Amino acid sequence: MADLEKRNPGEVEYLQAVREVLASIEVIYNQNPQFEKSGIIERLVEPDRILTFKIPWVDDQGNVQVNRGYRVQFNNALGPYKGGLRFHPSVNLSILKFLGFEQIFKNSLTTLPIGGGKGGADFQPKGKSNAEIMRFCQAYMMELWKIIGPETDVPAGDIGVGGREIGFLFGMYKKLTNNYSGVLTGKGLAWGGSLVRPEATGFGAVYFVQEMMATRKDTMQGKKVAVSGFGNVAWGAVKKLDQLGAKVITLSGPDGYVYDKEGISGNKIDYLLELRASNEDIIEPYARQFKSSTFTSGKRPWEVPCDIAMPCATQNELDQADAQNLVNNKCSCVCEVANMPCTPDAVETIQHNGLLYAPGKAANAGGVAVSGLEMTQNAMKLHWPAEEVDSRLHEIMRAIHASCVLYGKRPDGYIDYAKGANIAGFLKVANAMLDQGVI
Ligand code: NDP
Ligand code: 2IT
Repeated sequence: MADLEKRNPGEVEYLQAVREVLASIEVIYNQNPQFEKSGIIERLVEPDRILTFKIPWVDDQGNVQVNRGYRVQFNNALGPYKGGLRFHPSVNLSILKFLGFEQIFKNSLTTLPIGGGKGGADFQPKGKSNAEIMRFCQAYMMELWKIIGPETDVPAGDIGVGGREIGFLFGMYKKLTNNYSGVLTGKGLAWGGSLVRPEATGFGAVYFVQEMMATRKDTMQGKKVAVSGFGNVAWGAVKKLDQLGAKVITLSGPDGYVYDKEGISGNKIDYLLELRASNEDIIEPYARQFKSSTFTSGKRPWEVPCDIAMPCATQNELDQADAQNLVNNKCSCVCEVANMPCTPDAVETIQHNGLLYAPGKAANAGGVAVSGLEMTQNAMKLHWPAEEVDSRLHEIMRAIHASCVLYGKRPDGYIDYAKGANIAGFLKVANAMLDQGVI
């Protein structure tokens, strides 16, 4: 870690992600001297390559704008680099390296042949017109196309990149290469997309919570669930929670949170899509639309009493004070649906108090798993029905849960899902790297 800190000064999120993984694989690592001998850790923490590039584009007023684009190709021991693209003003190399690093283990857990990568740009989608989003996506792809391909690197969505953006990116890739291929996932249904991909991250996380609850002979029925965010991932989670008879009572945006005492179901779930498509990125209009709800400005939803908490927005959005609130309010389960939404001291508080805790790399792997299934369908040039994709997703989430239990169960019976996920994800990648030599 000391060496890594020296070589990557100031990369707070990246160092946080690496520290968390290294701490939990220490014992396994020391039991396998061949890892040390082959420099597995030193090779694993260094991305295979990073591309940064200029993205010049013209806004609706005719002004020239310049953003910075990235693609981090982190590790391809298990398959082509795979991971989303994030368009958000906060994007920098530290954030993309943290996300790419997490993606290696997450993708390993899915049981599918995919390596880890991540990309994006410091672009602010908020307030942009459809035409501006299109021009920006096209300008981004004018550089990215050179290093991606269906057997090389397969990007997808993340914050700020959904179906619309994938469409514009795919269109430009096709034009530049004259090649119609499954080079991106999260595509539209008519042009190579998979059923259930939009819902997959949220659905998968809820399946994971179901498995965790079952270890305590409990179910989702009637549980009060606090959700944060209101994007693609939150939407999928709310939809599945509602189907399973749980009651979702909160959502949040960068402006604050809404509490809906009657629960978020039916047309309220559809309204989320409208809100997201508005490009305004505030949750407050929800409270004006639905009288059963109230809006609290500038706060996070973790002060609301709930049985289950599912952070679905962004990294480090649930800190120790929030975790203590959840504990005090008798919450029994915290499931990370966003990537690394809990700070390390929040995780400590949650686990120390015996709550069920799922790390993002296990619980949110359903998104990339169905991306992997989209690649399979593209390669076979056919479409599976929704039931088939959903049942494969369910199976994958059960398998990830089983891996976490296998490597994370403590002698006192408590399941350390973070440790289990890290060890299971790491072992597969490390052994593949050993097999493939020093490259
Ligand atoms: P979206 O862009 O659809 O939604 C993210 C939403 O969260 C945006 O509306 C964003 O608003 C909001 N947000 C950002 N920061 C905060 C904050 N501090 N508090 C409340 N809301 C905030 O992205 P996704 O739903 O796709 O992604 C959500 C999370 O899930 C991310 O951590 C992502 O990495 C993770 N994830 C996504 C997967 C996918 O397939 N899409 C798969 C697995 C994980 P604003 O832009 O204004 O800040
Ligand atoms: O964080 C993630 O796993 C994603 N944003 C989805 C990546 C993918 O390739 O579907």
